Amino acid sequence: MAERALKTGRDSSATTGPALSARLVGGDRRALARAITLVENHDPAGWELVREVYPQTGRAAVVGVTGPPGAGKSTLLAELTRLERADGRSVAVLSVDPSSPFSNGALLGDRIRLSDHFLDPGVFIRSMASRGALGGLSEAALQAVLLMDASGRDLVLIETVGVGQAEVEIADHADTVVLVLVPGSGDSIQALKAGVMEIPDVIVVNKSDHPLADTLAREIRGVLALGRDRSGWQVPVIRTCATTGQGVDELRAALAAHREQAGVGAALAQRRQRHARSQVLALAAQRLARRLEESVAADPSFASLLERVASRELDPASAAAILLERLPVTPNASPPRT
Ligand SMILES: Nc1nc2c(ncn2[C@@H]2O[C@H](COP(=O)(O)OP(=O)(O)O)[C@@H](O)[C@H]2O)c(=O)[nH]1
Ligand SMILES: [Mg+2]
Repeated sequence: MAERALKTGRDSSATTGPALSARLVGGDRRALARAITLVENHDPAGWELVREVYPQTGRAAVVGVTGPPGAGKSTLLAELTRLERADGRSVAVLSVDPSSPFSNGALLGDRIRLSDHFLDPGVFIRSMASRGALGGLSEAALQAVLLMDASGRDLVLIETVGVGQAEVEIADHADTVVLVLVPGSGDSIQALKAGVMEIPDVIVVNKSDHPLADTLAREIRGVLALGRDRSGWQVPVIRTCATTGQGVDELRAALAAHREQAGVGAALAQRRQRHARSQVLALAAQRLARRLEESVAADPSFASLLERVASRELDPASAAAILLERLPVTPNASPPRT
């Protein structure tokens, strides 16, 4: 109901505008849910809202958790959330699952496991499909994290699936990046070794009840030993058993230690610069791509351009150059004014 009202009455101040942003910043969970729906729908009101609350962001500890499907990320997050709540800290969890763009089937699984926390007002849980965005972290997810931060959550946990490109993307946005591996996740080790993915800040060997957990931990340490120095931060390899909660305290301590280390002086300034750069560039690139697609869809001559390429009259690069020349400089779908 409320979500419907949003779409139809986007100008009413009850659902958007100052009223919504005030409630959001005040920590109202429903306001946060609405706000995320706005950015998810690419509603200009969502951009407006992010613009308004942006000065209130930067306070939450943002932790990105990634790893292959089934590694136990959600289970780990549920346990982490439980411990944080026991300490009176508020938590938001954003689960980004690129594998279920339409049905949200995988989302249900996460919800079941995180369901213990559903009635707790100190916990906000949201799943989001990445909807074909470049990499694992969509534009909407990026905005959702900002909204969660603005709503006063102490800790924002982002779960993404996969190993490779997606990691690089959360690494660009989280303060601390955790890679969760399990015995048998050979591809992930390969990705680390090959430098396909950046070395995360913390590595977890989950399902450490598995007989091969030791071997995996050793292998990881081997890869880390080859890596370059990360401004004095020693990447910890933590063994956990998410289902029993074993080792999760240690993970928490590692997150706190990393935050302390990364949160001071030049390291922090550098990280923020890097985040700003990658976020602005990613948003600009995504908007350009969208604008290009829109202009192509509205342009009947695009088909004839393609025909010329297909018939070998024009090469693809020249066709692309022609397309870009035609691209309107001012976007028709207006993102926030600045
Ligand atoms: N034996 C064992 N099973 C685990 C552990 N952690 C998670 N699991 C199970 O592994 C499955 C996948 O967990 P889930 O948290 O959904 O993984 P995700 O896909 O990474 O989010 C579930 O059945 C969990 O109960 C663990 O430490 N040991
Ligand atoms: Mg999960």
